[in-house]
Amino acid sequence: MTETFGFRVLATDGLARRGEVSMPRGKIRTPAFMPVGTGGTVKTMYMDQVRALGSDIILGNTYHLMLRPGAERVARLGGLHHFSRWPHPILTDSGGFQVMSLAKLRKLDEKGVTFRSHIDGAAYEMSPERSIEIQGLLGSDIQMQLDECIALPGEEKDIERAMELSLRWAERCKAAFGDQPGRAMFGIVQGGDKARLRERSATALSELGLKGYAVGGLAVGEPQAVMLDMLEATCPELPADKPRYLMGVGTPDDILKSVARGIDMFDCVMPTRAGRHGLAYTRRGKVNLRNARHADDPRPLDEESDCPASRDYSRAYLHHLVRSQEALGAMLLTWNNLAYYQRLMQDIRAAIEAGELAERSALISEGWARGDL
Ligand code: PRF
Repeated sequence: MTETFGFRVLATDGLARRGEVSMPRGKIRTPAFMPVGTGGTVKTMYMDQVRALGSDIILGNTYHLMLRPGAERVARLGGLHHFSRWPHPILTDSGGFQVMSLAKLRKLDEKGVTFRSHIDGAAYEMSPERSIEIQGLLGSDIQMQLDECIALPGEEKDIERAMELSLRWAERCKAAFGDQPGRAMFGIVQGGDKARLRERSATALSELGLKGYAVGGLAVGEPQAVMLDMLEATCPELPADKPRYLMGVGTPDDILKSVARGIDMFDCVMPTRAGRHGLAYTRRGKVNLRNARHADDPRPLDEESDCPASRDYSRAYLHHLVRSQEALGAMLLTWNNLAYYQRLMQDIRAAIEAGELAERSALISEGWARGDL
């Protein structure tokens, strides 16, 4: 395995890229979907299952882990990989986005963010330097800069101020991260729904010569068409030989369309959260297992799937588990959903290799449009 962090593009199809990120803990086949393991667990799943579905990397959250159990404690216990029994690559988000959506009494200025924990009200400060320090204590392989994300619709002057602040924080994070050959620190493009601000952010970040670049500030309330326009304004300004990560996205349809615009990595709570709410992703669209129409249905979610959760359990049983709020219902549906997402990524990677992404994407979308079996 390589000692240094690297990225290679193996094939392209239009703007879509089939690539490979490599680092000491393993390789990431791209386009990649990273299951969300917020607090050191991909909720309801054993790490062995997450791995067996074809996940090369998972995501952890600085915000949640610094509050509980605490970054210094995780470090004393051997780091997040050892603590959670996931020995493969981990990417951690920097915390700013979660502070702004979850914490209480938050305040943001040039120095960083101050906030109170949503768990016990305790006061915290997080600077760009402290975010990188925490991500280092966790042992994260891909660390994210601290940034500020503005919800859309937003005022142009607020979006521009947050984007410029995020650029200054990117420089501070780069300095704090220093030289760690086996790990990476990614910058985050901001700029809301303004192509001019996206271009400014992407070009200025590129000049920092980082090992990868994320696109943040999207899927925060804008229509999908706006998100795709912003990707079209952003991706061409980013270096072609570095991975591009679209943060917090998205639906299977968002992923297909973003890959076609040059995105290599994704994370989203959708498959895991939906699984805990009785929703199943399938080749024929989303199925709500709470619905009474499943109560007497002996058929599985998808008899052609190679995932036991999708193939071996009847819809009637899944319906019963969901209605009874049984833990197994959330476990089976999360398993089904992550299996669906990772199969989709595998199909996308094969389609790019074959130079058939557009054709195969159209077939995949047709399956969703036809509706449930
Ligand atoms: N910044 C960070 N994390 C994020 C986002 C962002 O803009 C988003 C937006 N979709 C999700 N997660 N740091």
